[in-house]
Amino acid sequence: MGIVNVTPDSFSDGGLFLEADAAVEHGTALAEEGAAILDVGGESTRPGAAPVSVEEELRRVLPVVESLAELEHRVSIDTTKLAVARAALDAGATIVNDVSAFRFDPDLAGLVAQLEAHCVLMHMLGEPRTMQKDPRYEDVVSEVKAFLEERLAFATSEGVSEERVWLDPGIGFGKTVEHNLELLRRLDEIVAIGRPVVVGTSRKAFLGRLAGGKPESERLPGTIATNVMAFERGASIFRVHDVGPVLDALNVAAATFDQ
Ligand code: HH2
Repeated sequence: MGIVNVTPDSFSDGGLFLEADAAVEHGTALAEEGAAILDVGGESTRPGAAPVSVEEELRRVLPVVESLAELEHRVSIDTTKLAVARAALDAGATIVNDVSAFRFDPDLAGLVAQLEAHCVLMHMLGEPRTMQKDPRYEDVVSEVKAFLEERLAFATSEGVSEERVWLDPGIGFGKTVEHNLELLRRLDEIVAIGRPVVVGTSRKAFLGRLAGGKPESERLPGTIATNVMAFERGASIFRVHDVGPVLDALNVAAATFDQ
């Protein structure tokens, strides 16, 4: 899953693809590198990011979704808003990637059910503005697992077919470095829920910290290491900025594991 951020303020590529043409070109390049899915987002979820209105989010993402879908790419829309998801699905997206797991807009579940879309339900502690303020868990893995099971049950109770739900532990969303590592270490427990697991470690802050304070532009090695690890523990969708290098690493890992 290649990341197409149409935002001025995303943590690693904010402002680079704010014009629709640049974002479409970027998405096309990621698909050529091997991305099976292009995840288009118009609102940054980094801690403290400014909220974006429905109108502004639509203005950013809709032309990009439309063009990428016209080019026959499989598009997911990274949003927590019903109106944005509806317009993106109408424009050709087939997956809703909701970092709030239908908590911010519960009606999103009914929309996904009605249009027979796929969805990604992700764990986050609270909301982006405050999630990194002293996050605490008794046992991060069992709490994230219980949350995802509950959101999966909610989605199916609203009519979403279980086969269309993917789950994501939400690396970096209300988690310390140690919480992120524990989730990756015990990812098999999340995989055991029985739905495909999405992981998003790409260029995230904990990778910089573990590498002695590296900026976003120097976090590809950590991104590769964590995606290979997650793959080994059963994850099946890898949300990344650097599609080509991560795919090479996953292909080598897959060939090795298959022996
Ligand atoms: N991470 C980000 C955004 N959306 N969606 C899923 N399912 N999983 C993730 O881990 C995830 C996500 C944050 O990364 P990015 O899009 O690069 O940054 P920003 O939110 O600042 O735009």
